[in-house]
Amino acid sequence: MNQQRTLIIGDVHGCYHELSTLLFEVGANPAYDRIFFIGDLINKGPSARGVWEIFRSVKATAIMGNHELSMLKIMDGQPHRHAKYIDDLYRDFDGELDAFVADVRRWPLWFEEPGLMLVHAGLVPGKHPRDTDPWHLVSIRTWDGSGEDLLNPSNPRWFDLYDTPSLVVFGHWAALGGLSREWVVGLDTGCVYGGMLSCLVLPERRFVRVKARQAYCSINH
Ligand SMILES: [Mn+2]
Repeated sequence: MNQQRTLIIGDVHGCYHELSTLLFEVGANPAYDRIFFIGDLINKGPSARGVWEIFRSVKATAIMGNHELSMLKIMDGQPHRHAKYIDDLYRDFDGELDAFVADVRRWPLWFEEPGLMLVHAGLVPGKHPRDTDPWHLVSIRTWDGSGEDLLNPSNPRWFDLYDTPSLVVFGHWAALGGLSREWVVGLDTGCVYGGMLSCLVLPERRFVRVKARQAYCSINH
């Protein structure tokens, strides 16, 4: 194994069993592999703490998801509809939540190197992430031209407007069931909803997927 691999893992949402199986199937080895998580490690599934422990053990890097950004907002005392998840996070982390939150504060909103961009939800057409509202980066699905409504299905999907010959990998949109275009890869295959957990292996561009043990949550939750 001479060439270093890059492994990018889709939205885990607390599914630590499936994560552990996926890393085994891929043969992930932090001595040789660069391992990224595309965000949304927490909430909805069995144990975010379980995921965090595996995440640390493989020395991975995470991109900020909307669930992590919402958690930071709530921890900073701002109202958010995800407040319903906080009690479960305290219980799950059992005294370690502050350490986890401190870790999450250091997670980047995107990762970029020549030929590769990682972002949780997607890119605003024509804009670099540094010039984009963080909430757009973690929640965009469709683009209305202004950023007022990022979910309206009658607007074009952000990746239909993306025309740069450089690979973008994203998660967030489980209902897509994954996406594989020349320059855009969607990795959220809805594990927590009973779908699959996906990993993209670069440079060979191979997908490794593990089936969820069960549906832990409804997709409309
Ligand atoms: Mn998300």
